[in-house]
Amino acid sequence: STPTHPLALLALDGLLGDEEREIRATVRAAADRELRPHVAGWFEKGEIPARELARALGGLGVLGMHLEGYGCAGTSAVAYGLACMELEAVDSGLRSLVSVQGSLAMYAIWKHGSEEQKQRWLPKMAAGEYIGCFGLTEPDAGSDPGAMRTNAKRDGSDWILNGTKMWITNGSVADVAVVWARTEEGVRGFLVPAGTPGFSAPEIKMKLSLRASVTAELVLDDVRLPADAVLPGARGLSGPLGCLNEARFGIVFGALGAARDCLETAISYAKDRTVFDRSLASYQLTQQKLADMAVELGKGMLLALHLGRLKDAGELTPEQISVGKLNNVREAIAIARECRTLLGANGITLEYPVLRHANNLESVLTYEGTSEVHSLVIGKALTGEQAFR
Ligand code: TGC
Ligand code: FAD
Repeated sequence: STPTHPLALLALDGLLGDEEREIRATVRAAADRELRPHVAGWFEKGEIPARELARALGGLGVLGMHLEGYGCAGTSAVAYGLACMELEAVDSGLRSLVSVQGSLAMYAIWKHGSEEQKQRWLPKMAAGEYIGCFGLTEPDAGSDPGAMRTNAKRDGSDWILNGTKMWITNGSVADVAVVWARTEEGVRGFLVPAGTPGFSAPEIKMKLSLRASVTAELVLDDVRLPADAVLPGARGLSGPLGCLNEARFGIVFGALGAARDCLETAISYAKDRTVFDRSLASYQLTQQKLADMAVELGKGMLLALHLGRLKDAGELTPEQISVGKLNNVREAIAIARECRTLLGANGITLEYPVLRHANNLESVLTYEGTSEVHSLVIGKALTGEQAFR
């Protein structure tokens, strides 16, 4: 009989609106045409043409697409999630570029910036002419950003920033860095343009994961900024943590894109591959693996869509996002690894996407809150007791 696509098993497309389906189809077609043919090469080299990519993604309309105004499309959260899914079906690194640009750097300015800051940065960031990054993590403060050492002190009306940020996506290619720093008034966000004296962003090399993504350190050595470099609307850790909600939401959908790509590859491989005189797909052990993965993919998709509808209704809570990020990344990495087994030795090469996705998902499991952090957020919601410290 005719095979059913894993995501068609539950007929979930019926839960999408026409515009959401159209946006998904547009992003999928562009990603398959312009990104997929190159991505294994970028991953192998550990280099991406970041500027060209940002312009292409800006042209596609996905940078800050769920924001209103300033050249942004103002789509539904679900449409944004579906775009993340299509991009991550190609590579988590490409979705990362879009997450960091739209949901972290642009969102921080959109939510907390002055009108002048928004006018100066957002339209060009939406178009992909300017690239942004978001510096929260430090060498000694990752899961616990409240332990950050980067500080900003007033000098007359200016600010002087000192410190180091670590693992910053888009860092060395960014035109503007959103840098979070400790001040006498609590944690505040600063817009640091590239080229500011005392500011440098050396790239981090030798990564085994997210190789099709730029990751950098941000070094701030007596960086002098004018008074209007501070984001006026954010005070305290809730400023940066609120931005993380946006990017985490995109990952809830995005991770399923990587899983879907692995499962499609594994099904097609299993049907073509002959072992012991029969197709690999015809064995019960194989079908058990495929069925379990399709069930998890479908459940993850239902969860993502439910959270997306809550977000569009303005009702989504951080705890709910933690449920989605924890489950969907955990299942995506399990699917990627299981698909790798079905491909045998071929599964370890860049000829197929499965180990590339599995390796990328190691980063996705860690960034935007590790799986342990999200378990603790859920544990706190369930018990009323925080177990972080
Ligand atoms: P805690 O005392 O709980 O909270 C401090 C203040 O923040 C508020 N808050 C939130 N606000 C909005 N959204 C959230 N999700 C929030 N979580 C907490 C909270 O209400 C409080 O506000 P106020 O007004 O009372 O001061 O903070 P804590 O220090 O105990 O830490 C809690 C914890 C561990 C959950 C948090 O720090 C955390 O999420 N840690 C993980 C850090 C993280 O995810 N870093 C990601 C860096 S960016 C990145 O990885 C980009 S990857 C690239 C890509 O996306 O592709
Ligand atoms: P740690 O916080 O040191 O954690 C180490 C281990 O301890 C983890 O398993 C963790 O879950 C566990 N742990 C921590 N606290 C507890 C606890 N209370 N109880 C039990 N276990 C605990 N950051 C940015 O700011 N901007 C970016 O653009 C960005 N991009 C990234 C890109 C990549 C490729 C990667 C890998 C990371 C990126 N990050 C970025 C950093 C990322 O957010 C951090 O790596 C993450 O928050 C975890 O911090 P850490 O690596 O310092 O690990």
